[in-house]
Amino acid sequence: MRIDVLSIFPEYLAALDLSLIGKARQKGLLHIGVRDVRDFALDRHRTVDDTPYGGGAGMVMKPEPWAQALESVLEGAPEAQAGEADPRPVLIVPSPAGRVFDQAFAYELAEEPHLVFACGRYEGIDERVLDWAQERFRVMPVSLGDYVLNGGEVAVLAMVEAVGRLVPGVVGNPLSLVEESHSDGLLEYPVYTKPAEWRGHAVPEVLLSGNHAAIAEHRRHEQLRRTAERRPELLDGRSTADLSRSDLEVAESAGFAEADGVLTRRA
Ligand code: 6GU
Repeated sequence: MRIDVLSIFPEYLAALDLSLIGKARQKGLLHIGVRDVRDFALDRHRTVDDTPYGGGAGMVMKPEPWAQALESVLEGAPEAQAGEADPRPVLIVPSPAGRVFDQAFAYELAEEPHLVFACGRYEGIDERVLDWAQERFRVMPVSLGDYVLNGGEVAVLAMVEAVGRLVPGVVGNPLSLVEESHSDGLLEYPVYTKPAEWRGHAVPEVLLSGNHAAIAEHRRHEQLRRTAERRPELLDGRSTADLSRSDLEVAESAGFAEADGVLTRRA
């Protein structure tokens, strides 16, 4: 997978040299290029922002440096494969005004051959850049959640890590992708290591039993309990088709009821 990141703070993206993503780059599984949008400024002061039309606080990123930076990314882009549905690369624009990023979207993006991230700063990028870019990219404004960051760089670190780890070969043991939070719509079960008794806190007895069926059931119940308590909206309306009798009992004791084959939060 090829990933290009455009930013006026390219140093922020240095973290992509580290850990699993850094190793995946060394192995050639991920090709990540970072470009400084300021290199595409038109004046000797390398200006990338200006005051907003219509007034208001803060500054807006000028369109022309962005267009030239995006064009520079396309110059090196591989030719579209024959039969590929839409040859335009995906252009992710991090913004608190975008659609919310989640694990299902991460899986979709992991199938793409080329992702481009355009990190805005200040009050954002002149909207016409997004209109102009539609012809060349599949433009997607994306938010991490309902809070405000100063710029897209930290959001891009999160998204590249979430997507990159789903690219085959990046995570050594693919089974670890199957068991984690959100892969089955539930939060992850709690984990423990040695010692079995620590500062007066014991590990749940069943985990020491060697009874694999009982352990799997215990973990599933913990997932349901946790999800009901911390993220009840994830369970509300969920089908009960894949829940066992004892799973249902756990959900019921955590405040849910079964009606017409779905879980519903009790008032
Ligand atoms: Cl993706 N960008 C910015 N600037 N702020 C955010 C965000 C993204 N997601 C949540 N807040």
